[in-house]
Parts: sequence; structure tokens; C-alpha cells
Amino acid sequence: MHLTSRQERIFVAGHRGLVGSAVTRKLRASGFDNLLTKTRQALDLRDQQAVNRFFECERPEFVVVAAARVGGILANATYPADFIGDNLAIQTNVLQAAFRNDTKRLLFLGSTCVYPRDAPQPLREQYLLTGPLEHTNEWYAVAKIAGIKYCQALRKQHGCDFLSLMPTNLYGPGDNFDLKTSHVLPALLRKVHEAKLNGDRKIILWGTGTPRREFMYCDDLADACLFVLQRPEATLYDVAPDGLFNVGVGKDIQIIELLQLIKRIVGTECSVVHDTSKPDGTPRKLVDVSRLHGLGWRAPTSLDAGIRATYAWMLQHADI
Ligand code: GFB
Repeated sequence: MHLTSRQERIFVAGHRGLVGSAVTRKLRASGFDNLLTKTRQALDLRDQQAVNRFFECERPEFVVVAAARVGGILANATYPADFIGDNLAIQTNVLQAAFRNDTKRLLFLGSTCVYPRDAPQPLREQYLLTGPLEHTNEWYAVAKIAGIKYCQALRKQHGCDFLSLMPTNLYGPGDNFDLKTSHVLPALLRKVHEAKLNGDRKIILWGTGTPRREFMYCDDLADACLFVLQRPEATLYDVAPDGLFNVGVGKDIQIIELLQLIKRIVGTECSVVHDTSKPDGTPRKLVDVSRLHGLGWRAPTSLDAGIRATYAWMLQHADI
């Protein structure tokens, strides 16, 4: 059932993260004030009993599952047990409690790494489970695929209106700038900024710099979430009988090109040293956004504008 009233109780799971904080911002700015949020300290979503108690008490009508253990290529490869274990626990607890407590619609957020490593590009939703995964993030991907399948199973068996949104690589205000665990975009913003401050002539780039990625500003995903929440059920499942929607900008760039763009925005010149002991990961990950485009949604923020806003946020907030 779609979101019609600004009074509905909406639970944003993971409201302090990059995506959850963007979703919360978007909902509040659009007049949805009846938001339910809980910090990790107040509600550990890996704790099934605690999640059940929360849902029984608050009975959220709409749920956005933005809570997840996430990280860049190295974090995924270094902490496989955390990535698969925590994500399976969080999503299973939340989806099950939402079903038991009659949530009207739930959005499960994943990632485009659920698609096979060597799938044709752009990645269509139908390519799910048609080939082997990229090994640096297979643990995270398997958990997210289980979440998509759980949503589909709950719909098939119980008629739940539980949809899955697969965003491409995200960045923006509130991002993680820790060089060991972050994604590439915040990592390069930090490295180039620090090179500028210290007068370094070189920065270290992981891998070959040739992989291509599609980057989307986190507020654009939040925009897509509200767009989907407000669309009638029949409209969505007509376009996506599997309940799955890719969310992206429809354009990708090479990592080395991203670095050039960041150098221009930060305003410094430096040469590159490749650390090829670090993995490249999947060679390309561009999503087909025709399902959402067909419904009338497009990502509004350009990469240039999004990086500038993220850089401004980093200068003000990150401890660098
Ligand atoms: O963003 P990123 O960590 O993750 O890396 P993935 C993207 C590319 O940037 C890889 C290169 O080819 C990295 O080798 N890269 C270059 C760097 N320099 C750096 C650097 O300083 N830091 C980082 N982090 N990368 C993750 C998945 O994949 O993306 C997750 O592991 C998830 O499961 C997420 O899907 C969106 O795009 O390769």
C-alpha cells in the first residue's frame, strides 16, 4: 500500500548512516514528521527480540531498511563474517517483524554488487542470480540477495508489499572518510585534500585505476525512496513483477577519471602512484535504470555538484 498521508508512521532503520540520514532529511523536508528512529545503542537490529519488541510497540506503517554493515572494497574483503552475518541478521529481523506487524510497505535497500561480476552492462534487474559474483564482496552480496529473495517470498506467500531498491555506488554528506574502510570517492577526496594541505606531489591510488563505477549522490537515492513509497502498488509491480528496482544515474566513469575530477574540485595537482597490492574488484558496474525512468524518476544531482557538496561537508564535519 502506498504512502498517502504525512501522518503515517515511518521507521527509517539506520537513520544515522549515509543513506538513512539522507532518507530522513528528504522525508522531513517533504513534511513527513512522524518518523521513528532509533540509534544503534537504543536498538541493536541484530537482536531479534529487541526488534520484535520495537515493532510490537511502535507498529510502523512504512519501513525503509537503510541499516546495514557497509564498507569499501578492502573492508568487504577483510571482514567477510561481519558483512554476511550482521546483514543477514539485521534484514531478517526487520523484514520478519514488519510482516508480523502489518507494515503496509517496506523498502529494502541493497547494492548493485548483487549482480554477477561478468553480467552484460548495463545491469538489468533480470540478471540477478545468472552467474558468479565478484569475490571481493560476495559475502555482502549474498546477504543482500537473501534480503531481496526474502521480500519476494513474503510477497508470494503472504502478499506483503515489500520492495527492493538496488542503488549504485553512493557518496555524499555523512560519508565514511576512514581510508581503510571507506569507498573510493570519499577516500580520494580525503587523499587529494591532504595532499593539497601537506604540499605532497603524489597520491596513492589502489589498483590500476581502470575499473569503471557509477556514482550517485545519497540524496538522490532518498528522492527515489520517497518516489517509490508514493507510487500505487499496481503501478510498481506492473513494471517490476519481481519487486526489484535499480537506482542509478545511467553513466559511469573510470576511477582514474574520478581522481582527475576530484583534483579539479579540490584545486590541486599531484601525480599518481598505483598500489597494485590492492584489488580492482569488479571491472564495471553500470545499472540499467529503465524501470524507474519509465515511471518518471531521474537522479537530479550531477557528479560535479554532488562531489562539491560532499567536499564542503567533509571540510566542515570530518575529523581530518
Ligand atoms: O569504492 P570501492 O571501495 O568499492 O572501490 P567497489 C572502487 C574502486 O576504486 C576499486 C579503487 O577498483 C578500488 O581498487 N580505489 C582506488 C580505491 N583507490 C582507492 C582508495 O583509496 N579506496 C578505495 N576504497 N578504493 C564496494 C563493494 O565495491 O562497493 C560493496 O565492496 C558495495 O559490496 C560497494 O557494493 C558499493 O565499488 O569495488
